[in-house]
Amino acid sequence: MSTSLPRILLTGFDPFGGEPINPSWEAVRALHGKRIGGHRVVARKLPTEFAASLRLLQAAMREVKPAIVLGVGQAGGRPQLSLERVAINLQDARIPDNAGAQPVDEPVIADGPAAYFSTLPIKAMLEALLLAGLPAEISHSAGTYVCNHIAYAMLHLASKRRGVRAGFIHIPYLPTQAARRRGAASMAQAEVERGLRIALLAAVATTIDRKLRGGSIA
Ligand code: PCA
Repeated sequence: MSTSLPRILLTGFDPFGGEPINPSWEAVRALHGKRIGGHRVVARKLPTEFAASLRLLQAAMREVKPAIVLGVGQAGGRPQLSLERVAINLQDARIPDNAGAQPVDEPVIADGPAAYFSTLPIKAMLEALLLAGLPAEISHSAGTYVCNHIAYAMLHLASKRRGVRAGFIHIPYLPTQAARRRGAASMAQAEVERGLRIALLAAVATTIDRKLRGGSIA
């Protein structure tokens, strides 16, 4: 692997909530080592555990020294690729994590700000995804579980490192997962991979985000 290219740290999660697979890790691992927009992708799997995921993320940030950090997680039931705009300083777990921890109303970082906005150009990424024929949306909540926790931690750690940009994308169920849930939306793994590649290309190419409508009323 070339050491001269700037790096993208791309993370996915292991299965949680009784599912046998987490497509976030399957899509992320497929991009490991790939060159995207003059950057080298380094993929890392995070456990769906509040404490351990944070430790692993900190170690990966120190080791990889990325220019861009993109976290990917599954939000089963969402119909589109969800570009998260905001991460909040809150853990409120509806189900226990994979280590059995179920924090309620705890901060991610004790003395951190209430929230961080994504520092990736989510509007440019959205536009690129839609132009490529992939369903995508801006999301204004990454939830209060491990994904929001890691999105917040990424933005917190990136804020302390000059020039490092960070963000998070939630992905739908795979077709095999949706097949067990009548009416649930899904996206094939190859399309998720294509979407991540396109989103990262747009992120690399865009330093000042575009002003495109992406809000929601509720
Ligand atoms: N999704 C969960 C945690 C791990 C994952 O892939 C979430 O949205 O918080």
